[in-house]
Amino acid sequence: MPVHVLHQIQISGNSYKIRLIAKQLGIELTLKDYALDDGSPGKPEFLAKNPSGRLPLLELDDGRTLLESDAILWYLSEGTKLLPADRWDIAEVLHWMFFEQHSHAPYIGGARYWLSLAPKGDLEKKRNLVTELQERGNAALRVMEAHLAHHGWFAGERYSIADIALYAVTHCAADGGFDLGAYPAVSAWLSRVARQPGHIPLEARW
Ligand SMILES: N[C@@H](CCC(=O)N[C@@H](CS)C(=O)NCC(=O)O)C(=O)O
Repeated sequence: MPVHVLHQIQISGNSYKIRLIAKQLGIELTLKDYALDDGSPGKPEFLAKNPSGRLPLLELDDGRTLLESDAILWYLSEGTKLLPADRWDIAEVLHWMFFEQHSHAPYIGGARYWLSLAPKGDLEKKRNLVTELQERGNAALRVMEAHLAHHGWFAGERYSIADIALYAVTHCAADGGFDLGAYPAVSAWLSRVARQPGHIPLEARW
């Protein structure tokens, strides 16, 4: 089986999604690490592969490169139990992955970045922004809570890449100043995800 190279930032939720699914599906990865704030994704050598300068990026053994964490999840899960086959279930997976990218990760991940990962001096200038990110992040958590009050999983009533996409940033929400205790159904779902076979924590290498 070919070994894919994952260009990644270890601490990033988006990169974690790919390590997690690879571990759960037994897909071998070589990790190429970048730091969050050292500008290395903006260097010419990397921009030639990836003009957006964003990570994660998956590099196949034939040289093709794939960007966007949820597109990479889709590529790796095709034909496996982590991507449903039913038409409706597939549409639900897409619904929750679009929700994650548009209404969830930018806010919960953004608040986590400013409160826990960015240089401390930068935070003072961003207090108002953090408050807004937290308001929008809490709105996303309320949507998740409402869904999980009646469902065990986000799509197809079983664990799928929709759960992986949403888990990656949600499980770090406390780093962004979110109180997950206020969301009991979300907290129970986080525990269910963490008990799935092959689960690894964010700190783990592949
Ligand atoms: N929608 C993209 C977001 C990618 C993204 O924002 N990556 C961040 C880390 S989580 C990044 O590359 N930051 C480094 C930089 O912008 O220099 C995805 O899901 O892959």
